Amino acid sequence: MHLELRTRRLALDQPLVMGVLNVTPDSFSDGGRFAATEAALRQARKLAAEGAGLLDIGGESTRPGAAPVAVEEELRRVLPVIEALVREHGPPLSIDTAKPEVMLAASAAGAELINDVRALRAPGALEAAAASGCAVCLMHMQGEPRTMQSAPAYGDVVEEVYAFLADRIEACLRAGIELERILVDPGFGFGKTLEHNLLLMRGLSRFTALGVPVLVGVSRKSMIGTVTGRSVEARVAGGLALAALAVGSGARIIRSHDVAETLDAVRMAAAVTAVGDDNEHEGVQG
Ligand code: HH2
Repeated sequence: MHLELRTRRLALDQPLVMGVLNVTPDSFSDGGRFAATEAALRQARKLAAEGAGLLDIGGESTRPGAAPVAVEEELRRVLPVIEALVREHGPPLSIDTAKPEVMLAASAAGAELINDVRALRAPGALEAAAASGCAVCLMHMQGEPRTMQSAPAYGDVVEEVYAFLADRIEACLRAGIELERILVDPGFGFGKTLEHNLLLMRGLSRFTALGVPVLVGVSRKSMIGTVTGRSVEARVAGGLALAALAVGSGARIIRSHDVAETLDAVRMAAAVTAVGDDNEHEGVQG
């Protein structure tokens, strides 16, 4: 299994960890911005050294209740980081955005993948993604970040998310984005209660029937906090358990803030998943 990025092919025979790089500076002064860019670059180098197979760069928080960011501001945050990282020839870069202008500018600067929590539903987003030549990650979200956690409701959460992702894959194909460039993500925590998130994890293998690689982002999320009672900084172990379960259910990319630890969990889960296949293969060969 593989994914066609903008300029290269990403092998997914072994599951990968996508490192999270948030560039959301608090200070709007030049000094603050320079510091934010430098801090993001330091973090990117750390995640790359830990073994990240992709780096996901985001200039707008999607947390519940987060304030929207203007196009110009988002570009000012992410472009210097993308430009600097492209020069360093590290892991392929993903741009976490829902805005067509940011998709186009980021891919022109060197991003290889567009990660959109709105699954290219903003006006012009499908066209921008197709024109960029990037791979795309289509994520499910019920509602809008500002209000999505107020009263999420589903009949059958797995089937509804599945139908949404199937529909968005169709929309991409119609827009000229090839199947080999598409990833899907059920969107843990995006318009979902704890029970919805747990049901999605339990039913995750269903999404492999969509015929494209599955990405999962659970790192440090509130579902871990609710079950374990841990604060955001103390949710790594809970996230590793979910990462291992996700890989066991067929996920090929795990989006995480804690790359070194997650890579170990992913590798162990992948080794367990693969051993049966190897035995069968050896058995056939005698
Ligand atoms: N989660 C977040 C952001 N982007 N993209 C995908 N494909 N899947 C996810 O689960 C996902 C995502 C939220 O996490 P984080 O980046 O830590 O927070 P914020 O958006 O506030 O920066």
